[in-house]
Amino acid sequence: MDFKGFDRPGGPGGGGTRSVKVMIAGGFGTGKTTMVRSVSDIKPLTTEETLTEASADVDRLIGVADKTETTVSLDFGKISLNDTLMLYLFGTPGQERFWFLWNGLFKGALGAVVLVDTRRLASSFRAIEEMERQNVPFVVALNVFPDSKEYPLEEVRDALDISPHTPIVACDARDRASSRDVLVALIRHLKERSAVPLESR
Ligand SMILES: Nc1nc2c(ncn2[C@@H]2O[C@H](COP(=O)(O)OP(=O)(O)OP(=O)(O)O)[C@@H](O)[C@H]2O)c(=O)[nH]1
Ligand SMILES: [Mg+2]
Repeated sequence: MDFKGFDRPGGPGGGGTRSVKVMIAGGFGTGKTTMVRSVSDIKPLTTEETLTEASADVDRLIGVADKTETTVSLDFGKISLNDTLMLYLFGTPGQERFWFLWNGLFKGALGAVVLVDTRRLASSFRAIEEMERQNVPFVVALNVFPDSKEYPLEEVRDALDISPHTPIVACDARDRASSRDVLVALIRHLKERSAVPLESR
């Protein structure tokens, strides 16, 4: 796989490993922590706390009724995609009361994966709007749960008002290979855009 431009820290002719900060974002319970856990080469750092009964009214638990924990600060993991490209993964908290943390967390990020649960599209709408506010290129990853309906990707694009340039892929966040494919799609997208010099953010 050729990731020219992402693998030369010293610029043209440079060597060594390029490190890239990538956000794993999305609405509440869409599988962000699951993805960081499944794909990370190292034991990830997670900051999960027990979901309180108080939040049950606020967070729509349809489809994730057996969910007992939620990320309160961040998830952190890393994966080397090839010999020269290391991704540092930062999973965001999903509960909207913790979204104020996103501003700090996104600092220096070159791209993001926005996980979407098509059973609860509304919970993802704000996450996609937030990407535009953070001004970071992203791919949308539909995390397919066993009872998810199969929607044509373009229908999801319309429903969530996702720009035609933003890739949408389906995935299973529990599966390492599938999660890795999402990250590869993101790096391809960043490379195609080549809009952001790697050193500048
Ligand atoms: N069947 C299935 N279950 C999943 C998948 N991804 C996550 N889950 C389950 O869905 C629930 C939510 O996953 P999390 O990874 O905690 O979601 P999150 O986005 O980190 O949640 P918050 O941090 O609370 O926003 C958990 O109970 C997971 O076991 C998936 O791809 N398929
Ligand atoms: Mg989480």
